[in-house]
Amino acid sequence: MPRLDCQTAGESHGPAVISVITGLPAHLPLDEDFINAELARRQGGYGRGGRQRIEKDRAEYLTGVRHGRTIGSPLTIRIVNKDSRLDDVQRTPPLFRPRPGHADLAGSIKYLTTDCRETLERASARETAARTVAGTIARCVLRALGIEVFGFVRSILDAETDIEVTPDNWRELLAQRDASKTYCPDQAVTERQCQAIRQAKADKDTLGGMLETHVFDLPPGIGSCMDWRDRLDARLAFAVMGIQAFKSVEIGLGRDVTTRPGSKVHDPIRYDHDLRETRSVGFKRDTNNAGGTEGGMSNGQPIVVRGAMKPISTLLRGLPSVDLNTKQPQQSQYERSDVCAVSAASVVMENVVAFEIARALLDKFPSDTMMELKASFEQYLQFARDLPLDPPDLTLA
Ligand code: EPS
Repeated sequence: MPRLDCQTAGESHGPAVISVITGLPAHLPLDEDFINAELARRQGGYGRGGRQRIEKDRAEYLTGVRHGRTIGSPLTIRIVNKDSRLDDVQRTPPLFRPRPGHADLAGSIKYLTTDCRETLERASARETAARTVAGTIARCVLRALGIEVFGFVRSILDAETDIEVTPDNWRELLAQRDASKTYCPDQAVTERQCQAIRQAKADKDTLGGMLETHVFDLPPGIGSCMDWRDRLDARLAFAVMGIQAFKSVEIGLGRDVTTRPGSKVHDPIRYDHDLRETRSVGFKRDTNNAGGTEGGMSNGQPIVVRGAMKPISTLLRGLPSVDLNTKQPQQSQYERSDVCAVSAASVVMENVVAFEIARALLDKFPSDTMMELKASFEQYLQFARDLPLDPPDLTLA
């Protein structure tokens, strides 16, 4: 049985972007409205460029689905690029003046060409449509197990919200996020973010920001302390850092762990029998500085991941660069682009986090079908609630 995995393919102005997902259990109903709504949300957000007025991203299933459900075979999804013109030299000319911050220079040297287009088309964040769609499929798995994921924009430039996200208020915050042009669940901060984006556009500049994703109702023990490659925190960091333009990833307190003593970092443990039926199987923390992971495993508290996205590297005013053919100084080349894609990136991040969580769950509960996955998930929770198992040496049986 293959591990849950995803390969993407496609260039920004090629015919399509593709996602091939392997290792999905059979009989998973695909919530097409949800999947396409997430694709539409990824196209949105204040500060996007002209491209998103051309595209209308929708998931088309080429393999792996029958009657709207998975059948256990590889799932291939195509998202058509309406702005497909890769071989049209008039409309998609070579690019010889690399943009600092983009893949242009390193990619051109790596592939031994002076035409940056050879690599920029694949490096483009258009590819994130394919990872978003894979994440939405993973979320169909998570939802079947009662696990929810919520992502939003924490800050753009210095316009930062200090809202606190909890298991009790996140649905209300989700409604506020969906009413926000920047996907920030704070109206006053949204306005400041929009103003910052308008100013950046007037300055022919670009902006980055901080994104945050929370995962609710994940039981303890997902991930592993036995092999570093299976640590849940490491895998989340790998997946989030793998999104175009991300420069740092944090879990829980993140870098702030360095500014406090241990007594102010580690979350004290309590047990409350009334919480026995919840996903924390009765264990309670009044703080969540760990961001829901300890020892590379989930600990039953919400998973909290933050990712920092740098400003888009295509600036209307250009930046000092060099012509790769003449080696003479030149301003970097301008291509149609976004002023700020932080809101879109929050959708990508939310969905790549979901994919990693689903992958870690299927590592613990490998299953050919959703029925078997649900049964082993519930059985595990029951064992965990019943600890110590009776008779105590049952674990040795
Ligand atoms: C991108 C440049 C822009 C973005 C694109 C990423 O595309 P274009 O050059 O066609 O205007 O809009 O993002 C998307 C197309 C997308 O769907 O997210 C880049 O250079 O990375």
